[in-house]
Amino acid sequence: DNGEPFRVIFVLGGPGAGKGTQCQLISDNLGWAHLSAGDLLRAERQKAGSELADIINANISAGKIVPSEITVLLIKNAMEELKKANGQTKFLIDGFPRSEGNVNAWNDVIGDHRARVDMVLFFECPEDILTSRLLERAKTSGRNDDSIDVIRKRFVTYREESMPIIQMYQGEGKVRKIIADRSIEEVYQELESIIKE
Ligand code: UP5
Ligand code: MG
Repeated sequence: DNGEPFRVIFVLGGPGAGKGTQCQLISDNLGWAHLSAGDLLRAERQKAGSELADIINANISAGKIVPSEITVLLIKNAMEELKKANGQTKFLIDGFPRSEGNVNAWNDVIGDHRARVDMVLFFECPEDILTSRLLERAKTSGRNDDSIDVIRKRFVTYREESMPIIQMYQGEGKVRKIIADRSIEEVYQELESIIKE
């Protein structure tokens, strides 16, 4: 181990809550690097000859959670590469951890000595709004999980596996809840003031 632990903010919330949109804005303006676990998994799925592509795709296209060791290693590699490339040490981790297995893998592979979790941002938004956002995005996203059947499965996974994780962090006093059912600009203004604190 070398030096200070990384600083991490986990960004959680339902499918389509605006995690990616807001993390991009924070990263552009406030110097935190944005790592979307879903984007890392989709990039790995695209790699020629990746042995993981089929496992990743089977889970994403069923709205299920990819085996935790895969995701956590992709996140760890991405953090280390950005550290090496430009000294980055502050990371917004978007869409992870979304299950108990994800939390355990994070603790085993990364842990407090490598990365300190400063806080957890929780984007709250009703499912009917999430559904209409995702169906609108489906027209251009090319994501094979932006269909109504898979969107419903993603909601079930979110309620059953991810909500308990948010509640766990709530119990630890780490959660800042964001009302995500507002304009992109309004949500960003609130996030900016939280992160600058
Ligand atoms: N939009 C955004 N903000 C808006 C606002 N305030 N008002 C109106 N519209 C707004 O936004 C979604 C859409 O809404 C966009 O069109 C946007 O313009 C608009 P976005 O910022 O993309 O929302 P986000 O929360 O990022 O939605 P996303 O669909 O990416 O969330 P998911 O959590 O479902 O997707 P993710 O990529 O994280 O994961 C996909 C799958 O990968 C999972 O289902 C799972 O199978 C797998 N996965 C794992 O297995 N493990 C992981 O750790 C992560 C992912
Ligand atoms: Mg996203």
